[in-house]
Amino acid sequence: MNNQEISKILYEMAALSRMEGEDFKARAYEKVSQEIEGFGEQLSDIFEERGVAGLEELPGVGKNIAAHIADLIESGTFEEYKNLKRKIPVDILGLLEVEGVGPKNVKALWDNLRIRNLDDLEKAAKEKKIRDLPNFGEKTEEKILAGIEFVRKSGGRKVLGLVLPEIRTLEEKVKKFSGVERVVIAGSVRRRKETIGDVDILVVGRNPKKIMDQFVELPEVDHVIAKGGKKSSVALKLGINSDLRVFSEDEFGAALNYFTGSQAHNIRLRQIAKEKGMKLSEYGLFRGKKKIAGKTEEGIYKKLGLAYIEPELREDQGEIEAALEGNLPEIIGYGDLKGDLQIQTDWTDGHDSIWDMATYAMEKGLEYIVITDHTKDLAVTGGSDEKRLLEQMKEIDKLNERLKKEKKKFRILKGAETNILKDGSIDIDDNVLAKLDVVGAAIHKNFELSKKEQTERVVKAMRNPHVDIIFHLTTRVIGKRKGIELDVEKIIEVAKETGTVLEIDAFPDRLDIAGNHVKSCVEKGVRMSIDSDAHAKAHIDFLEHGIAEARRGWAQKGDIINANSVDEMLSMLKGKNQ
Ligand code: DGT
Ligand code: CA
Ligand code: CA
Ligand code: ZN
Repeated sequence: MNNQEISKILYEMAALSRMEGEDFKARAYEKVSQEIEGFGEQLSDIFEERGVAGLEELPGVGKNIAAHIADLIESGTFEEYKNLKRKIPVDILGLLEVEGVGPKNVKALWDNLRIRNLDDLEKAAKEKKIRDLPNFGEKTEEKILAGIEFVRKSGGRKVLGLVLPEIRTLEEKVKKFSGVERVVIAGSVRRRKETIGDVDILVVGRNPKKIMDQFVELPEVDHVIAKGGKKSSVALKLGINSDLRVFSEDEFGAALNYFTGSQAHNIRLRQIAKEKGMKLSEYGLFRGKKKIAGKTEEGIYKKLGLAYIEPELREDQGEIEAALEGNLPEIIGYGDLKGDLQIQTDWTDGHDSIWDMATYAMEKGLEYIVITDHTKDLAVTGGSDEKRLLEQMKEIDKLNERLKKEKKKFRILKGAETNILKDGSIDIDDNVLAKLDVVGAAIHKNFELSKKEQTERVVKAMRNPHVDIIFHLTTRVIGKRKGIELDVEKIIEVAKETGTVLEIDAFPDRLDIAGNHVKSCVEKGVRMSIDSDAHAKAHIDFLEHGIAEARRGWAQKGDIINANSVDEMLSMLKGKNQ
């Protein structure tokens, strides 16, 4: 069992405990589940090397949970979990995916209507049986139906950022196959879409048959769907399919171009080829019988009279026109960030200390981070009040002294992830906000307000002269929560007027603001930041997903404040820094 699978079962335990009214226990399981998800080392390795004692050293893991994890690693289940599942045989994770359904609702639905899964829930809602349950009502019933539709639409796809490590491992393994010369993962993975339907592997190599043999035998493969001479399809244990195709070197550029897509982009390219009296296929660009390009993608774009187009832009959303006119922007690169402006630590719900987060960021080549622990209105995270924020600022001063002494050119900045209250005010006093280097503000509650109310709420927060950045503006969670109703164009206008920065939160299932909104910001000249929203060291690696989202929105380095040195970045904030 890998960490993700263990984390999922513990999360399920948390939900089941909540159904049973055991909130304290639930909280313990939730915490451990979260820790494990972001943990760098595989728990099964720790267990193999050091046994249960090794597991007990993990943060938040006591004797009980350690024993459960050991059972999970050894047998895939544990006694308490089995008993609970027997007592309450519902697909709780499936039901919880529906917006507006929490563990307590699941309990009521099970107790009163014997609802076990999404299908049962949909049927009951359509038969109008849910509205009569205590604490539900007609509105909730409608919301549940809309929620089910949303889950079904996003079903079957995976959030790319959450499975990319596994995909990269797969890629490395294919690279090592005997006979393989080159490997690229194409399709939506290469275009860095937020979610992916499958994994399209393209290979250059000798002896395709032997390559296929090795592919279908991989331990990552659950079962084989089709095995052929040039293409094979398998279902991965990851829960999605993968196609592997073998090409020769001289057609690889054309194949890569075709299988990278998007389909809409491909169709436009083919049209352009046709207009020029050429023909484009996955085997090459042809004039009559003569092949005039195909070895490289660059060669194909060039022969079509286009500048090279980065994969993240290939959606037929204006990139073809821009490439024809030579107006494509030079989008921000994956190595261009110098800092990270949203970092949580063990002062609130983060896993690591300020020092450890800073050290890791430094190792990753960053020059600064902003510590932005939660503030008091988000009580579940142990959010800081004014007094504790002031204490943390002193601690940060000390750590910066230590960095100086050790001759490290790295800065830790003082910040906070404050809460935008229902009325748009901020949960921390202005005089303390004024002392912070960077103030982030975010919505964590009152998701249900109307579009007008939400927009006014955020606008009010942006008009606060201390609020530098709005974190994860829409609060969406991909595949789980649609996000609040909001007039984003209005928000962007006010951001421009007030000089407020909008964040691209890089956490894999947030990516908020999304590419289309990034593009509006670019067009209106509103600056953005790209932040990991890290709650553990390893999460700082998530920055790349935020960069992908920024690229999808055509953002250049100049649009992103933390692509600058610390002093330049600070000078781009509104208010006291200017
Ligand atoms: P996904 O897998 O749903 O996340 O999205 P893609 O874009 O990876 O789609 P997929 O795997 O069905 O196909 C990979 C690429 O192959 C796709 O982006 C474009 C190309 N392709 C597939 N089918 C067609 C087609 O019928 N026409 C054209 N023009 N291109 C296609
Ligand atoms: Ca695909
Ligand atoms: Ca495919
Ligand atoms: Zn947090």
